[in-house]
Amino acid sequence: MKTLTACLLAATALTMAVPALAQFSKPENAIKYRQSAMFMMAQDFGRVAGMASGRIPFDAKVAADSAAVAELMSKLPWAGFGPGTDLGKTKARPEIWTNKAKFDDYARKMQAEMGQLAVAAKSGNLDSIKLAVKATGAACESCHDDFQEN
Ligand code: ASC
Repeated sequence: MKTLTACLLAATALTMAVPALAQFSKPENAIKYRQSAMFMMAQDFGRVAGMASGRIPFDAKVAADSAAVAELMSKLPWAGFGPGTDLGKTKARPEIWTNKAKFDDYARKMQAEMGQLAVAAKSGNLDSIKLAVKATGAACESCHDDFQEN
């Protein structure tokens, strides 16, 4: 029982670690943080998408590892969109802050799809991976269409 409690506490601490750590000393750092997470997510998601399209030879282990990293990265950018981070070296549109509810919906949807992709990649089934890549890519794209400058 003690072990279970300890495990639950550790798991809770881990899920809380992301927002708790997400304090930025200046807006530029928040912008860099979210861009870095997006960049890494694109690298890892892109590798899996490349396998799904046949552009990259399918390697189940690499796909599963990459999808797991992409899923983790998908949780990180949002803390970097705080107040005052709308100006600077960014393609973020002002609507992110004026239509936050819609932005947050897209963010949640993308994270959910990325989670499904990680599950599919862990299963090693290429057909499931293909379907999940398609849904995840659509979630990335719809948010970029509305909230990212070209
Ligand atoms: C990527 C990437 C995106 C999305 C999007 C999917 O790899 O960098 O922004 O996928 O292109 O349609």
